[in-house]
Amino acid sequence: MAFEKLWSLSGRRRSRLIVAIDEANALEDVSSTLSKVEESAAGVKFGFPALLTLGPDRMRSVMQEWKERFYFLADYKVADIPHICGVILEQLKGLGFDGATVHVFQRGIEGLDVFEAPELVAVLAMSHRSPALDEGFEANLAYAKAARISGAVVGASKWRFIESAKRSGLVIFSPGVGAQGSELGSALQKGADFEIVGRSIILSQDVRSAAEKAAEAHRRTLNL
Ligand code: O7E
Repeated sequence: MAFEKLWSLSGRRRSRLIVAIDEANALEDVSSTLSKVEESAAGVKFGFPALLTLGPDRMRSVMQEWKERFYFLADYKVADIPHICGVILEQLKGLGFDGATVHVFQRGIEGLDVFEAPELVAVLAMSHRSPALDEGFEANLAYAKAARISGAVVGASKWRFIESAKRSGLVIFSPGVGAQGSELGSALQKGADFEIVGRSIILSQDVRSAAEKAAEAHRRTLNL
């Protein structure tokens, strides 16, 4: 089953929360940050800020230490020629990531020749104003399905796209909740499976209770 580890952690915590850790302070003491969201989040998303702050060696050891407790999603929105996409995805898997975001508009993902890659999550519609991606949404969705990708990123405010990706059977990851304006639980209500939340938790005075509040909103929304 796709995203089995994520679903299992999500069930255990009764939460559909993935925390994006992008802020310098939270990354400098990343173990403390992880321990504050441990009870509430099923996953953690690391992008360039984490890689450039921690470096690959520290990132690997952090994920090794916490691998039983979080699903780790790599967010590098990989979009290169198929060979280089494959090289990058193998390296991300080697660092300990369970899943990874990729773009699909460039095509070629169906031809990846990789030994071991993280589970792929296609960026289909972003949370900000992104007309070029939005215009290609249905074609990119059909392509992602044909390329046997199981996950999709769809911005939390783009309800029509959430509903469409849901009908296609993809597991949907929705960012844009909190700091970018969408309400906690609003994307879940439209059919998203997970909400990705960064600043409204990570920059809070009390990270632990902000994360718990998000998980509580998810429990209420979906009756978890
Ligand atoms: O706005 P915040 O602080 O809640 O953070 C949102 C995070 O989701 C941040 O790390 C950003 O890189 C990511 N994100 C979006 O905000 N919008 C998108 O359209 C796509 C992503 C993203 O790819 O997340 C990966 C699943």
